[in-house]
Amino acid sequence: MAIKDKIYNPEMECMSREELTKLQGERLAKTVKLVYDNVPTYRERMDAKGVKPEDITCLADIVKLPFTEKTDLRDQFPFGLLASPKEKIVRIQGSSGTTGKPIVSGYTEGDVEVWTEMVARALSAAGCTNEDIVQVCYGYGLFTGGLGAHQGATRLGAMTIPMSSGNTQRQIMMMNELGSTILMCTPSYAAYLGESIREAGLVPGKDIKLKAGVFGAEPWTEEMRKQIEELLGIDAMDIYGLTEIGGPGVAFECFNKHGMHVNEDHVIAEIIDPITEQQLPYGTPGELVFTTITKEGQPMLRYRTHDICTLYNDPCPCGRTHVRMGRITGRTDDMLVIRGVNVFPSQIEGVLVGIEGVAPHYVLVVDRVNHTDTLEVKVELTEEMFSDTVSHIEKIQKKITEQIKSVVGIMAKVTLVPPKSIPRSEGKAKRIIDNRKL
Ligand code: DLL
Repeated sequence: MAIKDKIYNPEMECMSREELTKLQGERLAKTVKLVYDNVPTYRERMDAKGVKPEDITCLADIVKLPFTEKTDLRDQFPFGLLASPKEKIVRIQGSSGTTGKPIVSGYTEGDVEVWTEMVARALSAAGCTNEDIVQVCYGYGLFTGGLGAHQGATRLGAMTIPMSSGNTQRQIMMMNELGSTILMCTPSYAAYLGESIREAGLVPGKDIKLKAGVFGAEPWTEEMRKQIEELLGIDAMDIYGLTEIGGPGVAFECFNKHGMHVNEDHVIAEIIDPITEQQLPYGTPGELVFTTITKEGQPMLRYRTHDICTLYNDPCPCGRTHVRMGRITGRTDDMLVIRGVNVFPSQIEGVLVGIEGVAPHYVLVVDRVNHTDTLEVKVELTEEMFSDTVSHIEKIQKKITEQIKSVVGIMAKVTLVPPKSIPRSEGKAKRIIDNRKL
């Protein structure tokens, strides 16, 4: 199904590179002055580097600025990085992270407005109009997924259903009865919903009216896209964002589905070498770094996301001029080092989803036995394969083992487990159990 891509704000989204560079430079200079004058952490960092706000006059000057890390948000929790007075803050969003201590971000009314438009742009690119019924199954709360999606869908005048995450049976019932046309949730939950819909005997296209899905908040692959599109009979689009920068909508896919346009009139994206911290050219994978240039509440200078991806600046047939970011292929901090080999969970997922008979549900268990790292890949069989012959199942096991060895370079123990035995997640999927850290 080809979706109809509509550009929400052509003036900004299709601006010439020359104009955009000028605009980014001006907005950067303004942001730098704002944080220098109001946030002690930034002032101290810039002073230490001998940089004054007057030194930042154009986009190229960004390399003079210091980086910011998640630890800065933790250290300054909750309000230490605010650049606007508390009376101007109308919203707090946050994320718990993996280490327990949350990080929060304060939004002014203007920030909420910018964020709303970013999600509206993403939904427009997925064909959403006021004729659509948008079912939001991202969690509502401090997590930016639910409210972010909700605001964007409402902005387009769509009938918005704030389901939040969980209660799959109720999700399906509402989807069926209300005739939801656009689904917003994590890709892993979309796959689970797709399976559950089929199990319930409902037929996509007939009982389920979905035409598109806007999925993000966790890494996924092209193969997973195909599976979700087939299961639900939809176009599945990628959306990226992070709490620190403003939530979902920082970047989103157009109908060409080859990278997510970064909303460059609101953020500056850079790719750096994580070790040398030097900028890398378009087309080279590295760590994604964002600077907000319209945020008033809690602007971020050169925030290191630790997400690994590539930026592309070749023209996109959709007409948008903003650079595109490729899929997140890993995180500098999620990378597993197993027997000295760098392993990204996405590489293993890429192998698994290309093999018939296994479901897109897996978990990687890393351990250390007799001082040697071990990797076990537990993956679910589909219902049909589960009742197949033992020799056929063994063949699949062998195939997965060989392909992992060839793609990742290490021998893994592959365990095929019964359908539905790997716990499902309603939000972000937990794919790694690293027992070495315990
Ligand atoms: O996950 C915001 C969001 C909500 C994005 C809904 C898209 C849809 P955080 O909880 O702060 O915010 O997590 C941010 O999630 O640094 C990436 O590692 C990962 N992530 C987000 N979107 C994608 C995506 C939200 N499309 C962290 N592909 C980011 C891969 C993603 N990873």
